Amino acid sequence: MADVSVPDVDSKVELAPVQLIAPDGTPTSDERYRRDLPPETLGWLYEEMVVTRDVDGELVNLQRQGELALFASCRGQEAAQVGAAACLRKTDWLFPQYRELGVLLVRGIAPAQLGAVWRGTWHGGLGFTEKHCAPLAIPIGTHGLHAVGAAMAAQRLGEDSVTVAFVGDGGTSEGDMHEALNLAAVFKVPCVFFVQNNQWAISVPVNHQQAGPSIAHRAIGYGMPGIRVDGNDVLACYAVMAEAAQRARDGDGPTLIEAVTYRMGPHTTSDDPTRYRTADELTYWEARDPIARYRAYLERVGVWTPRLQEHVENRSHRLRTELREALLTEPDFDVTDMFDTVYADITPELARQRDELLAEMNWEG
Ligand SMILES: Cc1ncc(C[n+]2csc(CCOP(=O)(O)OP(=O)(O)O)c2C)c(N)n1
Ligand SMILES: [Mg+2]
Repeated sequence: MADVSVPDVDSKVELAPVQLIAPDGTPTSDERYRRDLPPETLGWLYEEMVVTRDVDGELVNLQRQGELALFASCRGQEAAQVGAAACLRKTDWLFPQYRELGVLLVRGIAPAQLGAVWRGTWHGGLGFTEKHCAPLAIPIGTHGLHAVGAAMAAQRLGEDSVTVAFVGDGGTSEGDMHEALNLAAVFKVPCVFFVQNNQWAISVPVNHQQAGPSIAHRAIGYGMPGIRVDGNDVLACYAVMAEAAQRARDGDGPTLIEAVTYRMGPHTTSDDPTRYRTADELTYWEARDPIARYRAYLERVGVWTPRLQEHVENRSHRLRTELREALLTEPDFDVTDMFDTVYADITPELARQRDELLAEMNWEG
C-alpha cells in the first residue's frame, strides 16, 4: 500500500531576518551563526563587494555612453550576492537571473564577459559555464528548473556538488519557480533557492507577489526549510548560505532563503524609478547600505586598514580599465555561432534557419 503518512518537516519560519551585523556596524546578539571567519576571508568579502559596486558603476557609465544596449545594476545587493557566492565551492553550479554581477565576480568571471552580453557582442554568457555558472536567464523563473535539473543530475551521478538558483522576488511568482521548488523538495535535491527580495519587480512592489507573511514562508508548503536573512549583511548571507549548502551536500535537500535587500538603482538603465517610488524609501535604505555597514564592522574588528582600501581600489581600477578596453576592442561575434552552439550537433531545422539568415545577409537586391 502507498505510504500516506504526513512527512515530518519543520514548519516554522522566523519573520525576523537573521542579522549578524547591525546597520551601524556593531555585532548583533545572534549566537546561532559564526562571525569569526579568518581575517583574510573578511577582507576578501569587503574587496568583492567594493569591486562589484565599482564595476557596476562602470557598466552603467558604458551604457550611458552608448556602448551597452542595456544594463541591470545590482547596486545595494552586493552583500547578498557576494555573501551567498563566496561560501560555495568552485564546482557548485550557479544559475543567475540577470542582476548577479557580484555572484559572477566572486566566481572569477571577467567583467568584460558580462559586459559583452549586455553589449550584444556575445550571446547570453555561454563562456560562464567554464566557471560552473549558467548563462543569464532573462525569462523570469525559467532557470529555477535548470538548477533543479542540474541538482538531480549531480544526485544521480553521486557527486556532492550543490546548485544555487538566484531568483528575484518577482521571479518567485512564476509558475516555473513553483514547479522547481516542488520538484526539488519532493526529490530532496541538492539545490538552494536564494531569493533576493529587493522590494521591487520593475514597478511592482513585493507585497503584490504573495498574500502570505513572506517569501520564505512558502517553504512550509513545499516541505523544505525556509529562512529570512538580512540581505544587506554580508556575514549573515554567508552564514545562512553555508548552512543551506551543507544541508544540500549532506543529502538533506533544498532550502529556500529570502535575502531582504534593496535595489538602489533603477530596474535597468531604461527605467525611471522616480515614477513609482519615493525619495524617503531610498533614504531609508541608504542608511542600511551593505558596504558602509560592513566597513564599519571591519574597522571595529581591526580588519579594515588603509592598505586594504588601497589594494581594493587598485584592483577595482584595473578591472574597470580592462572591462572598457576589452569591450571596445573585441570584434562582434560570428552570427552563425548562434545556431552552432545550441546543441553539440546542429539539428536540420537550425541549419535551415542559419542558411536562411546567411542568404538574407548576403542578399544584395
Ligand atoms: C517570463 C517573463 N515575464 C516577464 C518578463 C519581464 N520582466 C523582466 S524583469 C521583470 C521583473 C523581475 O523582478 P524580480 O524577479 O524581482 O527581479 P529584479 O529585477 O528585482 O532583480 C519582469 C516581469 C520577463 N523577463 N520574463
Ligand atoms: Mg525584485
